[in-house]
Amino acid sequence: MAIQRSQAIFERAKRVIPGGVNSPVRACRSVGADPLFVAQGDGAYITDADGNQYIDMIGSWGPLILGHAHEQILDAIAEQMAMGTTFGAPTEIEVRFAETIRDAYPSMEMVRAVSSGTEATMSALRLARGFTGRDKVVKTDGGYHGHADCFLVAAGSGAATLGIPGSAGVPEGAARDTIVVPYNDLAAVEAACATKEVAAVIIEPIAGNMGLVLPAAGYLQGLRDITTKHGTLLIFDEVISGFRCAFGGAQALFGITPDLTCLGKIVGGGLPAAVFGGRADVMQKLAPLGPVYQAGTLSGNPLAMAAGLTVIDILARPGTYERLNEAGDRLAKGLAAAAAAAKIPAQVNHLGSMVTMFFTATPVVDYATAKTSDTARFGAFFRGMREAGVFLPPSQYEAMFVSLAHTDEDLAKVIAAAKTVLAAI
Ligand code: KE4
Repeated sequence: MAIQRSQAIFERAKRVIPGGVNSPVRACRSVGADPLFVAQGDGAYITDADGNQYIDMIGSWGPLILGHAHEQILDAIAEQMAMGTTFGAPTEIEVRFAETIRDAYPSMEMVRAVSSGTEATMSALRLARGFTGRDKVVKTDGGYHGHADCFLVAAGSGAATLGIPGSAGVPEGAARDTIVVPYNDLAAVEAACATKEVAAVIIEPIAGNMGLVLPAAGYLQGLRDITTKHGTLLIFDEVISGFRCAFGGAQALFGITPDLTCLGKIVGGGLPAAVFGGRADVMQKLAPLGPVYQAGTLSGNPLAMAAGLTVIDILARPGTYERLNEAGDRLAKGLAAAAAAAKIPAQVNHLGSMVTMFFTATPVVDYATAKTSDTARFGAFFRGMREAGVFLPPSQYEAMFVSLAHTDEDLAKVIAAAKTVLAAI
């Protein structure tokens, strides 16, 4: 594919933006490629600066469950925009958004909107610390909860992809209270929480940042039991899984009631918005009611509220998740068959419309097993697929996302491309 224009923009970008990107994973460094600069998105497709078209399997890392430039979302934003874009004062649409989230996630008795997943998890943890009077937090190895200092300890996603076990700039004091445990290991969580010093366990109930890793049977219930026993709050980081794997997220799918939940990505409909919420007695500790401070200039931004409400309304329609899950299932089976045909060891983890193909013969159940993957082979797969017109997440430690805009034909093309590329690598 001709990519001269992308290359020229990339040279400019590198002179003014670190790595030429506004978020590290976009730099494609772990897959041995240069980033392509996107000019347009339309449904399941994106077009780069050189006019090359790709089937998009990233979906902006999760938000675009309806595909790019969805007409009803654009209309809702345009309608709201005509009345102004931000006021720094409360609006009725923020209340409607909050009520809609609470109705879809009954554990979220009260909610507060923010502008990113990082803000949601950072705020939820501060609230948990303020509510319990405890300092420590438990996270899983390979779990990624945004880039707040205390979470950049054995983080997943970009940190895992870039091989940064923690991060420079995180003071020892900020990391000191973070306890890292393996995913799917209840004994480690019990040992940590038995100290009665842990404010919260934060978990991706369906892990997406070490690649897709599913909770073992009983794991989430185990976390609920352990945290309840020791007075620790259970925070479900559903920034990816919220409205993704089921309308009510992982907590509905697995029947677990967390104390606090963080949502992001899909709830903003492609605009910057996220939300945290949970038990009313905990949420009422937040300023202006209580002593835990949290704030944001653009929190509850009306444009993002309009976009988010439109997406949630469409997702609520009957048959949505059956369709998404069937498509994800077909993709997963097709990729597994393509790897088998090429005699390449691979594990395809899949749930609903999330799929990760790990290049390893070892079943992937946590970060340690995810790291047995052959990332060089993943890089070759990424580059071959992009050349074939399929835009995969540029990291072994991320997930592909199927949207409602992907047709059966689109997915057949992805599988056919995978067959050809895997045979060649
Ligand atoms: P943001 O601050 O990036 O909106 O959200 C942070 C976050 C929190 N929790 C989970 C479970 C997340 O997955 C994320 C962000 N995800 C990554 C990729 N999986 C965002 C992509 C990027 O960093 O560019």
